[in-house]
Amino acid sequence: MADENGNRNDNYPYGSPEGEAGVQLVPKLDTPKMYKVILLNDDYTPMDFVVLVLRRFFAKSEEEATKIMLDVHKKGAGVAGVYSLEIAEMKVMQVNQFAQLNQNPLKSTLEEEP
Ligand code: TYC
Repeated sequence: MADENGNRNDNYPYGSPEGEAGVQLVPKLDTPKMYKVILLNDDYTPMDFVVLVLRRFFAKSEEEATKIMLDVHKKGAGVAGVYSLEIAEMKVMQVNQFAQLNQNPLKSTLEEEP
């Protein structure tokens, strides 16, 4: 059995979630929400700097980082990575702070995954 999040709801491998008196023995766990870190295009941040950011903070290869950067450059925005909320928030802060420190207008933001 699976619920709308794709989780089993039969408490596998614990058997029935109902105890003798109808008490739930093992709590059901929802899959944590995931968040996209979105990179936004601007006219001034050098392409090399964006590639460096993707390599440094999102562990992308040179090739993958270049692909994402060009995608953002052409479309206006693009996904740098998908993480749990706390990690995604940390990445956004790191990127925005690193850009500001280097006097680039590059910005990133969060978007909840569907
Ligand atoms: N548009 C920038 C340029 O032409 C490059 C760029 C790409 C900037 C991606 C930001 O998120 C960005 N130099």
